[in-house]
Amino acid sequence: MSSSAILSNLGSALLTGEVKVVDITAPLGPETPVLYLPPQFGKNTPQVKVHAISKYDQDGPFWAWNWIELGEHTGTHFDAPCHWITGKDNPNNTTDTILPQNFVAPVNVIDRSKEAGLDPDYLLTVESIQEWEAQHGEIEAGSWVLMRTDWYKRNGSTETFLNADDKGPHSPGPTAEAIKYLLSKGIIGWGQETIGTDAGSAGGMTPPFPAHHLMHEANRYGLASLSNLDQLPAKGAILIAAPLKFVKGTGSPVRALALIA
Ligand code: 23J
Ligand code: MN
Repeated sequence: MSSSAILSNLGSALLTGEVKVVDITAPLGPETPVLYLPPQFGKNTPQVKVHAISKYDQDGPFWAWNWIELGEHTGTHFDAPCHWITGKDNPNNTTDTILPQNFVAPVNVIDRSKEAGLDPDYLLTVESIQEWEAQHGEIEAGSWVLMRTDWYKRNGSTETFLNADDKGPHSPGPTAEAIKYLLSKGIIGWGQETIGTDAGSAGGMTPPFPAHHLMHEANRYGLASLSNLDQLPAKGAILIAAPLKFVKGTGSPVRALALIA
């Protein structure tokens, strides 16, 4: 098939609804939960603030517009390799220099909703990825891997989303070995539905925050606070997630979309 036929078929399928666009983004606003790191880790990121410039009034008679206070790592967002010390010297490691081909790619969705529902500290292992591959096919180089946990259903309240007690936050994520295995497959990104790309317990792992440490060291990307992954097939969808072109940005809120058929 010629490349023009591929796109004209896609265009037709979008128009007929045979290909659907699924929004896998959480709402972004003052209520959006933000990460809380304990004091020994330093400073925290602020919540979103929306300031009105005008609202069809004396400050702008025919128009409404706002300006926004916003952390780079807020809501459904993209982690660039320069976000982590292990990725700080990589080429094209900032939101404005990452090659755009990385923002549109096939996506594998590993469903661990049952496991994470039973155990909020659930960690994805190499064995369970290999089981998934035996069932759905190998994870191919250049693709994204997302873990479905249905954790997005807790997004909306900081308390249920971070799920912290006196021992710290409890939310699912990958083991270091799982990330190493996925990198050996050549994936370009790892994403999940929790506040960050790592488990709540990841600060105590080796290395600390292994998804951040290892993915960004390999000059690969992360997606956090994804929603609606229960609407995606295990294989066959196309992920579209592009960070704003912040100059030297370490990350950015995104409108993450999936094409499904
Ligand atoms: C900074 C420190 C630890 C973490 C994070 C940021 C994130 O999750 C993030 O949004 O990148 S775990
Ligand atoms: Mn982040």
